Amino acid sequence: MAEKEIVETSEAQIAVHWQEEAYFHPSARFIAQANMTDEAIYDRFRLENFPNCFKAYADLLDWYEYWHTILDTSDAPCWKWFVGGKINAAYNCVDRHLARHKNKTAIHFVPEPMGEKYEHITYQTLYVRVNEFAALLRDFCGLKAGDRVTLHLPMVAELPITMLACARLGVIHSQVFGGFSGQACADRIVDSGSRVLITMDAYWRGGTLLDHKKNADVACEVAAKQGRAVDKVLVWQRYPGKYSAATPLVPDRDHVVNDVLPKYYGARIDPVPMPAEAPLFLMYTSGTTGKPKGCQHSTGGYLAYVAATSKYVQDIHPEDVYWCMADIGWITGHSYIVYGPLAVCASTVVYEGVPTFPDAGRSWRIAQDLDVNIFHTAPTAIRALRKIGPEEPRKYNYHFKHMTTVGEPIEPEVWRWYYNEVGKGEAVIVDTWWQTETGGFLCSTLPAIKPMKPGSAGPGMPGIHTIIYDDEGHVLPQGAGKAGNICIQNPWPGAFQTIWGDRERYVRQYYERYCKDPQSKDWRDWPYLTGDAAVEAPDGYIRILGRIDDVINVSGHRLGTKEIESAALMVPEVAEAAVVPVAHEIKGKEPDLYVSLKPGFEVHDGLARKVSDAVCDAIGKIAKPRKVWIVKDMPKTRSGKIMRRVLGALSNNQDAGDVTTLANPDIVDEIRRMVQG
Ligand code: 6R9
Repeated sequence: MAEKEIVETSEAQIAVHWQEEAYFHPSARFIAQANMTDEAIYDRFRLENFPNCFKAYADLLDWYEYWHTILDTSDAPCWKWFVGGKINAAYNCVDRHLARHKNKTAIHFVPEPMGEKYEHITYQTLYVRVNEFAALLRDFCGLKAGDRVTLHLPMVAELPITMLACARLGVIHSQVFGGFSGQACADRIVDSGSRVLITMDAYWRGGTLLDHKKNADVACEVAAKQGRAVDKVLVWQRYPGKYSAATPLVPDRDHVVNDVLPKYYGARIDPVPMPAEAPLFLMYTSGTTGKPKGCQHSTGGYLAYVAATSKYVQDIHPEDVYWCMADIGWITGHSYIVYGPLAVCASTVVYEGVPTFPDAGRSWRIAQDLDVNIFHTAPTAIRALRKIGPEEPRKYNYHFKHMTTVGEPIEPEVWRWYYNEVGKGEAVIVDTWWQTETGGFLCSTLPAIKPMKPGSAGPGMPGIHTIIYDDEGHVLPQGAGKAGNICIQNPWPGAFQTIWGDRERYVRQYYERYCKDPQSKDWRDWPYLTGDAAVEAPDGYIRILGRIDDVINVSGHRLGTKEIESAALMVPEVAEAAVVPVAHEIKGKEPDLYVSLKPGFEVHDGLARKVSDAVCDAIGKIAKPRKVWIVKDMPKTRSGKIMRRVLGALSNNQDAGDVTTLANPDIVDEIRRMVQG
């Protein structure tokens, strides 16, 4: 696979560059207050004790009916956890906390405009708002357990409220990242079969109140063309009572939530007891084809896993103020802004805007204002904050006990700035490696038990047994010093259940490669392929090197190269398209897009722009190519395959290597002159 070679070339250099790092140890003060200090947890979660060890996680939740079978493997590799159990996620995240914590803040909402007041939503208020909105969803929209609803909401308190209202009814939510385009939203509406779309009129980002409602119009129009009629669009208002978008409402289809809601004031809806294995939500993510995959997550297993990891890895206590900077539109936000933290009764922060606007101090000011003591972000944000304001954290009076990094590998140098400046040398750091598919953390240190090592995620979580295979299927032992394909040997409760509507793709993509027997009902025969390359040090710490497939990680966001290429191919002039990752100092990677034209078409002014716009329309601005290179021809193998490895090397100012075996070696020089000058 050409794409794989790119990863290997660039990652090999990272491996050389990152020397083994010294350990950092948690302070006695942190250990004294930590939720998990018992080293024996690793013994209790040994493979011999699988799957019964996970009972402890299920017991962090309240069940209507307790389960009878911890793991049902009869439909391998679609695993069912806690079978026979009945549970409701909203009850566990809200109702059960009322007896002791109803006046505690559940959600702190931080608006972007400096002049606007923070909103502090108590568990009692959250309970009221979730109930009323659930009543609206049930009685006004006719939604019931098992129906799917697409959400296209920005980072506002109404997003978790909407998710929890769905969960209360057993309605499966599918939140589409707010920055995605209307077209991308349409694909997810169609695939999930949603007839209701929930959006917001507008939201703030970087000083502008963006018209978000216009995306709903595009989404409905595109979905209708694909045969999926959206009959209701619910529009929350960023400023209740005031419609803030320029795009008009569509009569009969669009309903302003704040106009309909008064009918349901005071309504109380009993949470619907759902089977543990009923889907709680879908989260679409990029894969190796142009079509995003709807990862289907369960109710009982997922919630147990995110509650336990929030408690033991995030070290959340009810008295903590916890801020995860991710967007709820990604899995990190679902698991570690909404479901995990609320299940363990945290105060969780939802903030609007970006960390670097209006100034470099914004994050630290929010931390100071709210007395945040647990902080969770991604390397791309750390790099950006470090660049624009290396001294900023010192100016603010806050103290973190705990910090997380997630989403992409963190360079040890950046890690140390995070530790020394952001954490002021007081906070532990956990580097959590996991995926949309996995629901929660796969590798990380338990912060009071294992020391930190910059650049390494750490060992497998309790009950997560990693194994690294080479391409031939041989196991690379601990300390082998070689990179391989990291897999998980056993199922775990947070794992997704399948790809929505495409079981075959689920099996093929995640299990086929190292499956020992496709007929087997034994989990031991089905290692889960993560799609990442990794090395395991002699101490069992895992260092993740990057993707082995056609996925580019831009600012910690997964983009499928095929999705970008398909969008470019929609432009009439374009014959071929190839996307390669280019290293970027803040974002980690950026996509470079190469296109060649159909016969009869010439390069013209504005063509590159047109191709770039097509990508933004299809996916969203986050997929915008760094550069669109219009080339006469693509470098190709004799069998006609585009050599992305060569293009990747050129884009990254590297030597393209031996190209003599190509069908058209001359084109490489021509492209090099164009790209490298
Ligand atoms: C949670 C999330 C998953 C991919 C994953 C890997 C990369 C995530 C990482 C990391 C190195 C970490 N990744 N965490 N790489 N260190 N701590 O990010 O999910 O958006 O599905 O991305 O991100 O390549 O396979 P998702």
